[in-house]
Amino acid sequence: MSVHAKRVLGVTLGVVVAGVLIGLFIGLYLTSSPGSGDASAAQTPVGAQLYLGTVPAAALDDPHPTWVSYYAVDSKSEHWQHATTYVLPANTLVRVTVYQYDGQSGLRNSFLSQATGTVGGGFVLDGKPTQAIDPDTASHIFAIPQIGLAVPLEGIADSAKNPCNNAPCALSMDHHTISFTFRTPGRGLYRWQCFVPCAAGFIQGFGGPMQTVGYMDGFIKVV
Ligand SMILES: [Cu+2]
Repeated sequence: MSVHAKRVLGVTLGVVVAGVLIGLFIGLYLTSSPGSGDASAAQTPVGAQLYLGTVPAAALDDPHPTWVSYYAVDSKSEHWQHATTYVLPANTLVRVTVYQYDGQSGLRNSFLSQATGTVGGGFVLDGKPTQAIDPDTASHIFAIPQIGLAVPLEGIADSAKNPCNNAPCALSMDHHTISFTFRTPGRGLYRWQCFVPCAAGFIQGFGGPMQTVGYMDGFIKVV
């Protein structure tokens, strides 16, 4: 084979190999996307999921079994953990889903009945894109004031037939499902809290569980 023929063969092979690699790059990498659990998550690729439950009263064996509270739960509302400090990765889109089993307390400051600081500006209430709720129907708020995040959680109606009294609560009981996505800030400890005067039996509804970390208050530990 002449030098010229070898060169032509070499260039041809090089072009073929490069073409195959580009094809693989497009076929395997550019057209694939991360797996996702549901349709709403598919629209926004999220890096972490956080499932929470809110109840009218903590578990019967809790130190304060009459106190309203948040819990950490799993995606099926089956495993309940009395925790209000949540560890999340920094600079990441986090999808939060709240199974809300508590009744309606109502907001004093109706400004908080609209969502702020979420990706897209709103949230999803029982599958429906929502921007704000009637302030009188609010049960709780999930807010991280330091990063301007606040999402109102709709309370179940007084006429609910199968309400949950104490944690843990099953999805077969009356509840609303609220979900939203937010971007975590850089590493650090961020306080979150509720702003609804939901502490029944306390002056102005703001004592007890509203002032005690572990019920209506907690921390987001961003790592
Ligand atoms: Cu609350």
